[in-house]
Amino acid sequence: MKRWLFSTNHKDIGTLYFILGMWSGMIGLSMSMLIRMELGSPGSIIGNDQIYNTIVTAHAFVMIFFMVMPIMIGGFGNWLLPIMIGAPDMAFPRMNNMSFWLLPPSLTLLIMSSMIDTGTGTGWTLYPPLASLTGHSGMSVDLTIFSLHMAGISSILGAVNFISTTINMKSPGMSPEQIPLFVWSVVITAILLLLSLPVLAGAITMLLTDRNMNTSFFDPSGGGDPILYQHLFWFFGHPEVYILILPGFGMISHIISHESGKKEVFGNLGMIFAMAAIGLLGFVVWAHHMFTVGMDVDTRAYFTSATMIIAVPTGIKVFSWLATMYGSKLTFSPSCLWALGFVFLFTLGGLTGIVLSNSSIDITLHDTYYVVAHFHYVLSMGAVFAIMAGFIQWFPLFTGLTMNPLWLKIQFITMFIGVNLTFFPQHFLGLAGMPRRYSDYPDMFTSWNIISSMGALISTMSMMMFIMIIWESLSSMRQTIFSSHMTSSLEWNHNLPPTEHTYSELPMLIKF
Ligand code: HAS
Ligand code: CU
Repeated sequence: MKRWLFSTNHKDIGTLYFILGMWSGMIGLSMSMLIRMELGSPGSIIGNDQIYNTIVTAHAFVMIFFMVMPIMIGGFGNWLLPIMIGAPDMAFPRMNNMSFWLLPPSLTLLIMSSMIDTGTGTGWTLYPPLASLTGHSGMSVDLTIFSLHMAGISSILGAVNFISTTINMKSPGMSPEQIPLFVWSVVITAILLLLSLPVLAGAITMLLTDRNMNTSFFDPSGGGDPILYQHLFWFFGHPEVYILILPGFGMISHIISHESGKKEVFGNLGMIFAMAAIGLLGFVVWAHHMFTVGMDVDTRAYFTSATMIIAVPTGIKVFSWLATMYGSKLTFSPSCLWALGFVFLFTLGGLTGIVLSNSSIDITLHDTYYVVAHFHYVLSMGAVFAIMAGFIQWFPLFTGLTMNPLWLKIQFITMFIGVNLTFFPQHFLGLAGMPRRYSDYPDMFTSWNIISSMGALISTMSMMMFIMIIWESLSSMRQTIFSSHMTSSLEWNHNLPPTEHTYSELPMLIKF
């Protein structure tokens, strides 16, 4: 057991990331249920708005930094990237272990920050002056900042590792176009991390010195400017949302081409360029999160146009996935269902993003539930659906075991109903003017909020069912027979002898 925890093997580390991600997912899910419970009826249940805001903040941090990123980049990245490029392991195996072990203490600091003093009720953006001493005088925000520092270091080390591994350790003779799309997606994600995280680190360090060392970077009374913080945060924050989805794009490409019985996705080179374009453009659109701060009209016109251009490469991806499926007989296997759900619902979320990118429209929609609906469509149904699709697709590779396909299909259907019931009504609430980050609302918003809370309950039960499906698989030890199914979606490697990368040692570990 000890050897496995300190393992330098990419598969063991990938498994550790999966376990941490699932754990965090359950924490984040519990917090979301508290939020939906509070909002399930008008009036107050929690009875303290600071606590409500702290739960919202912790929910976002846990889901972004401790669920989606560890599972997608840490879990799938570690497991699949070396295999897909034919490398024996990551370039820096011991640094890889350290990347992982920075996360548990970081998560601990974050959870502690919401249990001492006032808790961090700032939202995940940590805007001053609310996040300054004026707004949060205790040490909660300081702990949150330290937590982010640590998670940031973990991600930067991971990014260096993925980039070095891919450049230096891919099979000799593997041309850029032969590098599988998932590997491309992780490398592009790693570049985004490397360029954007230091800016976040700078911003929160400046916030920390404003709070503790009498600087006034963000304090007008000392010559500073709170808007500076927003620019720094969103220069990180917007690339971050593409960090959360790009590895999902990569996985979906593999799954769709595999489930369509095609060797490759339609327009492989187009897919590579589309992901690179999304990554690049992601750095020049940040102020679409700040349309209400009082920008001049030219700046608003620029950020609106630049943002809308991202729909072009994203559209290339969506239409290429559809073209890959065109004319094929789909299997409608569980991973196929999640991939189809991804394409449909991610596109819906993308379209509401285009609506929000219009600066004049965003003036009214900013900080309403319309924004909440937008980002949950691209995250809860984009990123999470991609994770589910990938996990089910490669579960036999990770464990050597199989899950019950009928149960998986039932679970997909309940989750599909649950998330749509939760988040579709939030469009209506937003358009009607219900603001985000408040624990209460006028009676006219009651009906849609009740429906939303019922949807969240259905999603929670669906996730419980998924955990039960995993448990059933692990405890029954129903071994998969080795088939091309397991490796054919690893594209490059399926010509290699099957022994090397086929079975995981996880079943042994569980037996032990
Ligand atoms: Fe977003 C806010 C705009 C993609 C996540 N986004 C957020 C927040 C999060 C988030 C977490 O411009 C809230 C942050 C906070 O706490 O305040 N977003 C966009 C646009 C895209 C987009 C234009 N977002 C994402 C992805 C995310 C994510 C991906 C995570 C996974 N987002 C915004 C804006 C805000 C925002 C505003 C600020 C709102 C506010 O007031 O706070 C694009 O990348 C989406 C491209 C995808 C598509 C779908 C497929 C494309 C096809 C091609 C044809 C479509 C066309 C469009 C030509 C567009 C099929 C036609 C238009 C029609 C309406 C029909
Ligand atoms: Cu953005």
